[in-house]
Amino acid sequence: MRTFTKYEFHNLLEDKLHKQRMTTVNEATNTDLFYAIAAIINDEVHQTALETMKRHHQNKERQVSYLSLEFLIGRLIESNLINTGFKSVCDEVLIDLGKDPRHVYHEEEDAALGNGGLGRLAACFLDSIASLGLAGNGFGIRYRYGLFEQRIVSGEQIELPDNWLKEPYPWETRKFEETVIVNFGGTVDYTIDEHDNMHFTFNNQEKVQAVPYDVSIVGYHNDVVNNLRLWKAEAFNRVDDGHGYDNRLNYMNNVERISGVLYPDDESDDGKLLRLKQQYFLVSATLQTLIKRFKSIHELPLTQFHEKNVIQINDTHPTLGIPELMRILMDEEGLSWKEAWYITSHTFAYTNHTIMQEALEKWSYDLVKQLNPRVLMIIEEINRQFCLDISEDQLKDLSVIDDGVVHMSRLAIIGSFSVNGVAALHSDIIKKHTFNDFYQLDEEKFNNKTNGITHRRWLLNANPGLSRLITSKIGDSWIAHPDQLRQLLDFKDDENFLSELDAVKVKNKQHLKKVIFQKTGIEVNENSIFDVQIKRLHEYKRQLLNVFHIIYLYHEIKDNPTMEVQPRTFIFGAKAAPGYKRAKEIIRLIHAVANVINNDDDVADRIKVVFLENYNVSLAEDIIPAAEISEQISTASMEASGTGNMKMMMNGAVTLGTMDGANVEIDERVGRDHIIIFGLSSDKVIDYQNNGGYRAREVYQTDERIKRIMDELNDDTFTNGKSFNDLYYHLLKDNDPYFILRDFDTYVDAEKRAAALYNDKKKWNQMSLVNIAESGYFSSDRTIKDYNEDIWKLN
Ligand code: 26V
Repeated sequence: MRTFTKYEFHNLLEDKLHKQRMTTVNEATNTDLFYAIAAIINDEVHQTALETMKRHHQNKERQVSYLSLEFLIGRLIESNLINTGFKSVCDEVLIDLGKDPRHVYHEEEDAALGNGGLGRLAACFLDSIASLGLAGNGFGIRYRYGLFEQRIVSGEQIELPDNWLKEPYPWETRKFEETVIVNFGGTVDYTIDEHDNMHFTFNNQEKVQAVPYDVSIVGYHNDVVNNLRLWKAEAFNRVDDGHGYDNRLNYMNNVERISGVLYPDDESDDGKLLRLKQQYFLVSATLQTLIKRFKSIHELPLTQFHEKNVIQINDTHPTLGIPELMRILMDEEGLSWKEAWYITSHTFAYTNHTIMQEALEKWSYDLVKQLNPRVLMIIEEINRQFCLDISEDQLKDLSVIDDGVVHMSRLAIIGSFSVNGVAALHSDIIKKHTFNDFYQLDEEKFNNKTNGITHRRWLLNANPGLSRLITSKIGDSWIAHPDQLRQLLDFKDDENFLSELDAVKVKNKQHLKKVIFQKTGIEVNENSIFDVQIKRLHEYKRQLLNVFHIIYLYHEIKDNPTMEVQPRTFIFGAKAAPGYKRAKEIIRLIHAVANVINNDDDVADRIKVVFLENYNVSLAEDIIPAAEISEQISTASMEASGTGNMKMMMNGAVTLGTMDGANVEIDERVGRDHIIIFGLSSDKVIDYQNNGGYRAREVYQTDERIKRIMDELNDDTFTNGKSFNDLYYHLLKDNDPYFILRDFDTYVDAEKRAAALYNDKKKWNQMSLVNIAESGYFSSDRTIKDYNEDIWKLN
């Protein structure tokens, strides 16, 4: 990649503004500047992308393909500027033009092609794969509409379509000439020839064009550019399809809907043919492409496909890739079942991201048949052969097809050579409980890969103040080697450094205070603790427990209006899946409680409750650098890993959490003096679940704090008329399945400890420092190295 002086960059900008935006530097709007900068970046990046590809082809490199239904990319302009090395010169040129670079960069729409952790992880992984110089590419879907936009109207969530493509997306390149065809539905017949080979004929299949859109993924300062290929579904427009105009329009609509919208992670998948079609669309288009590429790059027989390719599937969503690769190898390439199975089961590796039963994908047999009858035949045969080797009484728990249901995780495990969880505890639970039967059949297959986040986006870019401070003390090699952040431990008793650290946090809080005011009109106290819970709204993540504590604090103040409390600002960001009623009730409750507390003069500015609407990657980049307490309070065993916990830790927040997911490993690294832990252990939770040992009603009756809070959900303390009695009855009747009442007491205690620690500023800053210093382990560079060493084995 070239480097530019200010003068050169300015000239380039001028040139792009003329030729591509028909404007001048003086008249350019922020939008014009954004597109012109993107064009400059693209000129460099596309050139490097070509060179990277050529190099990989010439070296006949083994490569990984990361298949995911979600890539939560956010804005790319800043990471592209950072990774190309153009960021500071670009900033300077914009400042000289009298522009605020942030405003220019914020012209870019977030690409929100994902729901939450799983999708953001995929995006962080691409950044690390490229930055480590590995040959790896992503494959996903170019949804016309990404994750819905959240608006709060009268304290309730309303969803709007996320129209992110209303203006051209500058980072994508349409590659129509690399279109492939995906076949859906229809019926299948076969004949058997004299050598006992089967030949298939298909009738009435729906043919769909998969058109690739390529997005370059830039490595950090290493002249490597990888690719994210996003598929768009397009209809054929032909006169020979035997249909009338209405039918043809109908077909076109149906086809384009396949890449129409990202599914929110709500209710069960039952009956959602379209979601299943998206999955098949992604894997079929991708595998056809990988086979074509293999043939054009290598002079090897297809029986060596798995030596040059590994496919990592992000949860079970791309599991149909397993039967689809079988289909291509047998039906189209003429390989035997045995050959095809060997290749397939040595190509796929599966990552599990949840043990929540309702999120483990199960599709009805009939639906899969409707999707593609040949694919179903292959699944049945995979299962038949697998079941030959297992005992009768294991069938119920191991059979891919059981009771008219296809279990995708079982298919994924059987068809993969590696199965991993995303944090140590999660991987243990998978082995011990969720997939124990499979673990016993093949222990070697199971492994752990603790998640990570790209420190380039979440520290270097999101928190320039902290990054500068770090570099001023330990030099900048932490950027390439984030584990070197541990050198900061030398400054643990350096009062100067601690106060500089504090000053950075204050500045970031002031920025967030402004953002909060602009978005909500709420004036927060910048000297209060910023206590943050930002993540999808799910019962198991227990935003409700957080609210219970806030109400409890409010009661304390109401009962003793003069009591001294450590001022607190509780900040929430959360989207609820549109069909998830109880999650939406919790959002309504947060607003109702905020409304009462924020407007009560007795409270003054001691506690404030803020809900920031439309939480997304860009908003996260404003909130995380200002966070002081990181709320990670899921019911133990239920959060596979969490990655927000890592992002906040890396920015100096102290985790207040349960021993769940990656919190366990954060605790292990920072030590108990630098984290605030509370609540049931995962073993205890699982034990309760298996033996029904806990009575929510008893806690309600014996703990007066809880009774008072609950009763107020049931009356009109927080709203006029529309109470929260659904939540009230749910907790009692369904026996509090997420152990909110059970963990309340230790949670209140943990919050008290946090406030006391914060009071001792020096101690708090030391805690903050230790968290930053120990966060290097949670860089996705480490995670990707682990994947590569144990699973991918690329050069
Ligand atoms: C399920 C469904 C089902 C219906 C349609 C759409 C959809 C989308 C996603 C899911 C499952 C999501 C599982 C998930 O997001 N797991 C999260 O993965 C993170 C990255 O590993 C991890 O940090 C979180 O703890 C885990 O909850």
